[in-house]
Amino acid sequence: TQKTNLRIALVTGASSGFGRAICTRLIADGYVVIAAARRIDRLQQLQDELGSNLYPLELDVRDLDSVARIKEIIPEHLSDIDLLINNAGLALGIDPAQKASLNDWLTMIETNVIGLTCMTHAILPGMVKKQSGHIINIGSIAGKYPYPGGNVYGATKAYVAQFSLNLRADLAGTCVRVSDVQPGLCGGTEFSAVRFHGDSEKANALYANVEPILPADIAETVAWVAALPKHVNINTIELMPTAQSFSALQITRN
Ligand code: NDP
Ligand code: 8X3
Repeated sequence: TQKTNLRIALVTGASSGFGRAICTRLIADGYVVIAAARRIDRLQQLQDELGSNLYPLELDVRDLDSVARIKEIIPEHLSDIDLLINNAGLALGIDPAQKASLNDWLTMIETNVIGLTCMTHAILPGMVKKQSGHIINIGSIAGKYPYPGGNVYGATKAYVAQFSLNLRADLAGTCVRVSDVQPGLCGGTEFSAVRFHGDSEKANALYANVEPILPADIAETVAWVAALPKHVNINTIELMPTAQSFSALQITRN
């Protein structure tokens, strides 16, 4: 196949949840997808399901040497990335800041902030060089609306929001697009099991009697953002389940 005919996407966090659904959708849309995550066995299963247009890539986005060398690690014919989906990320813990684990905080920063930043640093120059490309970051409503226990997780997603907008400022005139997709409560992923350190009762309770957004909804959104004509850039898109909305600010009374 001629390299110029391929549309190549790189999706981080492809072994589960949104990432997996995004890979499935992008393959259906005709992309060749490099699916990256730590759990390579999951990615190989995904390749069994989706076929040879999916290339499994074992990658920890916190491994900054590997991330910096990503273009060398990816097979040469796939190294010209058109679409980067920075999706790998996690929340750890819901305790108030004064009770939170410092390790949890650092892992979130290393993954959601540093990993995403270094992936962007590695891939962006190639896009600018060819005057074409799109980076879609998976942010969160937690980056905009504070909530108890959101402390560092929300702050990492606020970083994603501002980094995305600042990239757009720097990329003026390059034709490279940047978008931040900010979902609210989503079910059908491992997000809450990870957040609650495997406490599935707590994780399931969050989704009790509510219809959350599902990974396919996020995949649909990402596919739409990517498929818009090249003269259209979605800067930020925020989506929530209809069943989720806003509460009043809290007041501590004497
Ligand atoms: P999942 O836990 O189902 O998926 C997270 C993915 O990230 C997994 O594939 C995991 O793969 C990967 N990942 C985690 N750490 C690393 C790492 N160090 N290096 C590479 N990959 C990593 O959660 P979701 O699909 O729900 O979450 C995806 C993104 O969406 C995250 O950024 C999350 O913050 C965001 N989000 C989620 C919402 C929700 O309610 N579910 C709402 C808003 C945003 P592996 O463990 O194999 O490495
Ligand atoms: C995930 C959404 O509200 O659980 O980013 O933080 S929330």
